Amino acid sequence: AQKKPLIISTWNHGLPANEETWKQLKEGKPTLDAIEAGMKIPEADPKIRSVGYGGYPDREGKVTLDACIMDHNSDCGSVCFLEGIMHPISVAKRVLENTPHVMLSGEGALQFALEEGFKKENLLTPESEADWKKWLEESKYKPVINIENHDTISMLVIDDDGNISGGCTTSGAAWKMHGRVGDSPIIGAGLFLDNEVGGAAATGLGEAVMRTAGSAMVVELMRHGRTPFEACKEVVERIYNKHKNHKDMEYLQVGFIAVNKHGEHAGYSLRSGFNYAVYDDEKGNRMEDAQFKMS
Ligand code: SD4
Repeated sequence: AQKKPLIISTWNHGLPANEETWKQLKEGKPTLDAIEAGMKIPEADPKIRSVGYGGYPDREGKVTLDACIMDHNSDCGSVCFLEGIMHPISVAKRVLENTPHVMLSGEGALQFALEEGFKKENLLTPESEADWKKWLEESKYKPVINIENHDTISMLVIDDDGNISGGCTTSGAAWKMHGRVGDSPIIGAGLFLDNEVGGAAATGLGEAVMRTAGSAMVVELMRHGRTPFEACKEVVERIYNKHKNHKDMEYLQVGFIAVNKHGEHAGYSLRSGFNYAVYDDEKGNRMEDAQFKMS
């Protein structure tokens, strides 16, 4: 029998996020509220340099955030290139709930957030500012693989009703160009689900995930009978094949997590070092190492 609920989320910062989401699900909160609450934890943590407050800025010293959320009816909300708001996941959820649209960007997303009552804050911590100034000395853009074992947080949930939902939030690639948007807020790239099939989410170099419609592809492969593991692996193989002679290959890392309707889950990455947090009734909240193609 399927274990419900089930939560999986990327990297070590998935553990505290899972913890909160689990607690809220057990309290009977709506699934999207539970996802939002869980993802707000890494967003607010200044020690996590790849998400929300304390995230590394772009090359102009601006922290710009991407996030999205999606429910079992395929309703979704997303924000990208958002500045000055601590909880982009919450703004993404409001886009879903309170607008006729899926995605708001930049100034417009900020304006909407302020109208919704969110406060504008400085998200650049002294630590991130110092690192940025150090980066400026050489200004070499070369994303570091598996930054301190955390990157984007993506989460997929199967709730008590067996419905699948998910979310994703990130400050994106450190030292990106101003205005750069990654895969994370793009439905189909950083996150995708189809309640009849399953869900998938990505982490790593967003450009590679966007070039291949990564998460949508994982879900589509599961629709055609692949297990979550087979589907994640096949898309990572495809990304590898498309990038093996590409300028991005030197520092390319991508990873996917996936769940299917039966509650089977998996993670798979191009290079070693990717892990994800899993929470179910049977074994509690723990990290699992993803299998990978190369070291
Ligand atoms: C992105 N997947 O924006 C995200 C996270 C990241 O290097 O930092 N990638 O591409």
